[in-house]
Amino acid sequence: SLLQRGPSCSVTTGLLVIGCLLLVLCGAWLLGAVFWLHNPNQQEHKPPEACSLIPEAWRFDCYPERGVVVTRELCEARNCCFIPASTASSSASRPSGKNGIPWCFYPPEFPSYSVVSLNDTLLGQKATLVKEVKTYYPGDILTVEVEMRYETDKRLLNHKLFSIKITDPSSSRFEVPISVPTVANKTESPDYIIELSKQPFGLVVKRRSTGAVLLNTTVAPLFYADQFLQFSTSLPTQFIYGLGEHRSTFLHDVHWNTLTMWARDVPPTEQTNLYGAHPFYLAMEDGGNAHGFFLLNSNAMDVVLQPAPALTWRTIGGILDFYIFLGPDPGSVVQQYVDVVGYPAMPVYWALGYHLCRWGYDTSNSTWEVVKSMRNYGIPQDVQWNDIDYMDKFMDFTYESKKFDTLPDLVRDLHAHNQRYVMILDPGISSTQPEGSYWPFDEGVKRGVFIKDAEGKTLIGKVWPGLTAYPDFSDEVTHEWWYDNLKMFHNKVAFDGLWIDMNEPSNFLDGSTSGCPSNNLENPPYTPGRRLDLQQRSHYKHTIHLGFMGSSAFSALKRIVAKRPFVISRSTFPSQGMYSGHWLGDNRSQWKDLYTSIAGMLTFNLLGIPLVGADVCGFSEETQEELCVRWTQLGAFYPFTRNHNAISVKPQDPTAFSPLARTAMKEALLLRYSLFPVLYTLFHHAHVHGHTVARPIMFEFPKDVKAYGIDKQFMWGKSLLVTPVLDPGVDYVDGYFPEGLWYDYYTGDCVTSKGEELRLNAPLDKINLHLREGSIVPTQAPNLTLWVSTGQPLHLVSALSQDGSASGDLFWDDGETIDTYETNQYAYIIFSIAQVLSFMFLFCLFSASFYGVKEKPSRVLVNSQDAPFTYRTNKVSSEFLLLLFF
Ligand SMILES: *[C@@H]1O[C@H](CO)[C@@H](O)[C@H](O)[C@H]1NC(C)=O
Ligand SMILES: *[C@@H]1O[C@H](CO)[C@@H](O)[C@H](O)[C@H]1NC(C)=O
Ligand SMILES: *[C@@H]1O[C@H](CO)[C@@H](O)[C@H](O)[C@H]1NC(C)=O
Ligand SMILES: *[C@@H]1O[C@H](CO)[C@@H](O)[C@H](O)[C@H]1NC(C)=O
Ligand SMILES: *[C@@H]1O[C@H](CO)[C@@H](O)[C@H](O)[C@H]1NC(C)=O
Ligand SMILES: CC(=O)N[C@H]1CO[C@H](CO)[C@@H](O)[C@@H]1O
Repeated sequence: SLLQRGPSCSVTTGLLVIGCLLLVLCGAWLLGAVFWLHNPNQQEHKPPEACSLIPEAWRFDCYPERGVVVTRELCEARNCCFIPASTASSSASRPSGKNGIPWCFYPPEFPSYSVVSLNDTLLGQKATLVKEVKTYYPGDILTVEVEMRYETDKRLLNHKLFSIKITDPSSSRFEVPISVPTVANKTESPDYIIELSKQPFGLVVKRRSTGAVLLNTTVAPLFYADQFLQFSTSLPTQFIYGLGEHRSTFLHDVHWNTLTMWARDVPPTEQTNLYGAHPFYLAMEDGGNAHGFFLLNSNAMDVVLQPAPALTWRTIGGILDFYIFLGPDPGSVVQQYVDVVGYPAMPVYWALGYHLCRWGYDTSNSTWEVVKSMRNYGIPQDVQWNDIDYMDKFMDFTYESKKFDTLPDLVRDLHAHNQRYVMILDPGISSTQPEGSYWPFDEGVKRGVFIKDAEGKTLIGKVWPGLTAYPDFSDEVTHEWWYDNLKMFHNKVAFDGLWIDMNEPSNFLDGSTSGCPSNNLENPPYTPGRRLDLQQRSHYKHTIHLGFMGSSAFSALKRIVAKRPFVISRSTFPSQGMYSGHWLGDNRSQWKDLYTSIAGMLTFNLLGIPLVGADVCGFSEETQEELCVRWTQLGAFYPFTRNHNAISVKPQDPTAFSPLARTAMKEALLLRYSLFPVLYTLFHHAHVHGHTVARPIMFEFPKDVKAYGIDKQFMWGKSLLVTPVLDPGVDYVDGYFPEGLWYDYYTGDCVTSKGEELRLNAPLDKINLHLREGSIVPTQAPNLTLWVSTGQPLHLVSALSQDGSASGDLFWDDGETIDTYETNQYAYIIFSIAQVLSFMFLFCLFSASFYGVKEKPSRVLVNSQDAPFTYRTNKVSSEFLLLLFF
C-alpha cells in the first residue's frame, strides 16, 4: 500500500544535492531518468480511495521541487498520492509559481509527529513530539520540542498574542537575532482557544468570540528536517495580505500562488522574490475580524497559497518560531505585530519633504544646477541626493575629486537654504586597491570585519567597484569600523542621511571569485522557487545580513549628526522599520508601475515600515510628461516621496517639463507640504502605537467587503481619502467611497455615499482628495522647504459629521531631536467639536474652516470674545470660515 515504507530515497536526494543551483534542473532530469530505468515496468494502478477523496483544492504538494516532471514512480517513492489534476491548466511540473494543482500530494495518513509528553510552563505548555520513521529529506529530526506561550505583549498588554516555537532539543539551530520582547506574564483570559491534537500532532487556534478557525495544522504533515521545515494550515478566508516583498496586487491571489522569500537584487517583476523578506500575513475573516501570522525565520522559503483556502510555509533552515495576533481589527493586528518586531522610528521632519535624485548627474555642478532651478521655479524641495556617480571608481567613502569637485560646497549651499544632502552607500568594499591607498578595506581586513568563505579567507564577490569584500554587519566590531569610515567621510562632505543600496547583498558573481562551494548550504535538498534563469546574485549563507546594515547605518548616523537618523534601505527584514525606510526598488516609468506602487506602499505599512515610496516618475526607461505629473500627484501622498531616475535617460525633475506640467507638479508638492502636520502626526502614531500611515481603506472600514481588494485608492490615517489617476489620457477617475459623508478637500463640496463607486473630475492638475466626515486636519501654508513651512500658523480644516461633531489631533516637537516623545519634549493636542461653536481651542492658531455647517451662525465667540467669520453656501455644501487673530 501507499503507506508502507518504501525503499529509502537516499539515492534520489543524493542526486539532487550534486552541483550548484543551476544544475538542479539537470539533476532533476537525471533523477527522473534514473527512476524510469529502475522501474521500467511500473504499471498504471488506481490510487487508493483515501487519495481520491481529497478535493483538489485541499491537495498539499508532496513534490514541490521545481523543474521536476513528477511521475507516479517519483511520487509513490515518497508514499504520496498521485492523481493528475482535472483541469488543463494544471501540470505536473511547476517551473514558476502559479501552475496549479499538484498531482502528487500527501495522503491523510502520511507519517508525522505525535505528542509523547506535555507539561505546563510559566507561560503556557511544552510538548515533546516524536516521529517513528524518517521521511525522504536528509537530516530528518525525529524528536522535536514545542513550546507554546500564552503571552501578554510588551506595550499593548492585551491578551491577543499566542506564540509557538519548535526546536531540536539535541542541537542548537540558527535563530534570527532580532530582539523579540521577553514577555512577563501568562494570559489568563485569552481571546483564543487552543486545541492540541496529539496523534498526529496538530494545533488548532480558534477565535473565542466567533469560533473562527484561524489555524489548523493537522491538514498536512509537519516536516522538521535539517534543511526542510514545513507545515500547512487551513485559512478561514481568501483575503490574505502582506508576505513581502513581491510585486503583486495588495490582496494576494490564493489560487496556487507560491510566494518565495529570499532577498535578491532584481527589478520588480511578478512572481519573483525581490529585495526584502517579510514572513508575515494579515487575514480578514468573515464579519470584519482580522488576525495576523508571523514566522520568525530568515532562511529562503516558499509560501504556498491554495484555494481551500490554505497556506504552506516551507523553509530550508532555522527553527519554526511563530506568532499569531488576534486583532480583532486589522489596525490592531499591525500594532500587535510591530509590538513584537519593533516600532517604526520617528522620522526627522525633513524626511517627509520632497527628495530629488538621479543616477547620471555627471558632476556636482550639474546636481547643483537642478537644485537652483527648483528654487527659481518656487518648487518645494527638502533634500538633494546623489547616486553612485559621486564616488571615485564607485568606492564607498570617496568622492570623485574632479567632476564632483564642488560637492562639499553644494552641501554647504543646501544647508544654507535649509535643505539636506543624502548619498548612496553600498555594502561591497573594493578589495583591489594598492595597499595603503584605501583605508576602508585595509582597516577592515585588520579588524576582521569581512565575511569569510568556507576556508576562512575573505570572501570576494563583485559589485560596482569591481571585486569587493562584504562587511559582516552582525558583528559589533563592524559597526565601529563602519562608524569610523562614515565619520571621516562626514568631515569632508557633511551629508545628512544615508541611502543604503545593494544590501541583499547583491553580487554580480555566482558565489565568489572561487565560485560557490559544493556543500549542502549552497545546494540544499530543496530550493525555494526563485527564478533560475537569472544570474544567481546572492549567497545562501548571507541571510544574516538582512536588516543589520540598516541598524548599523542608523546608529552610526545617530552618533555623527546627533539628530534623528535618516536611512533609506533597499533590502529589508522584519524590525527594519526601527532603523530605516524603504523605496520600492528599480521600477520602470510605466503606468502599470504607477499603479502597483500603491500595493507596495500599503504592504510595507502593514509590515511596520511606513516610511516608504516608489521612485516618482519611474526609475528605468524614459518617463512621459503626463505620467510624471500623475506620479508626482500620487507621490505627494507616498509617506516617503523621492523622484529618482536612471542613467542615460532624459531628466525627469519637475523643472524639466512644460510650464503646465511643472505647475501641476508644484501644486501637488505644495499640497503635500501644507498637509505636513497631518503626516507628521501620523508618523508619531506609527512610532508610539504601531499605526499605519498610508492605510488601505479596509483598515478603516473592516466590515465593508467591497473595500478588501482596493489598491487604487488609499487613506492617510483615518481622515483623508486619496484617489489618484492611474491611466493615461483621462480627465476623470472612478473611486470607491465607503458609506458616509465625504467632503472634497479643496471645495468642501459634500457627497453622501451608500458604499459605491463614484466618478470624479480629474483634470491633469488635480489629484482627488476627500475628507471623511467627523475629521479635523491641521494644515500650514506651504513653502519651499519644510523648515520654512513648519514655522507658519496652523489652519484647521474640519469636516462635520451628520450630527455636527468632528475630531482630530496634532503632534508637534522640534522635528529633529532624538526621542522627544520618550523624554517629554513635545506637544500633543486633541481638537474636538461636539457641537458647532462650543469648542475650545487649546492652541494658538490663525484660522479654521468648517465644512458641513448647516446654518449661518449669528455670533461666534472665541474665548468669550466675538470673532470675525465668513459663511458661504451652495447646493452641495457650506463653508464657514473663522479668522482668529491672537
Ligand atoms: C514533562 O515532565 C516530565 C516529568 O518531569 C519529564 O520527564 C518530561 O521530559 C517533561 N516534558 C517536557 C516536554 O518538558
Ligand atoms: C505580571 O503579573 C504581576 C502579578 O499580577 C504584575 O504585578 C505584573 O505587573 C505583571 N507584569 C506584566 C508585564 O504585565
Ligand atoms: C482540522 O483539520 C482536520 C484535517 O483536515 C479536520 O479533520 C478537522 O476537522 C479540522 N479542525 C477544525 C477545528 O476545523
Ligand atoms: C564647477 O563649478 C565651479 C564654480 O563655477 C568651477 O570652479 C568648477 O571648475 C566646476 N567644476 C566642473 C567639474 O565643471
Ligand atoms: C514662502 O514664504 C515667503 C515669505 O513668507 C513668501 O514670500 C513665498 O511666497 C512663500 N513661497 C511659497 C512657495 O509659498
Ligand atoms: C511602482 C512599482 O512598480 N512599484 C513596485 C516596485 O517594486 C516593489 C517591490 O520592490 C513593488 O512592491 C512595487 O509595487
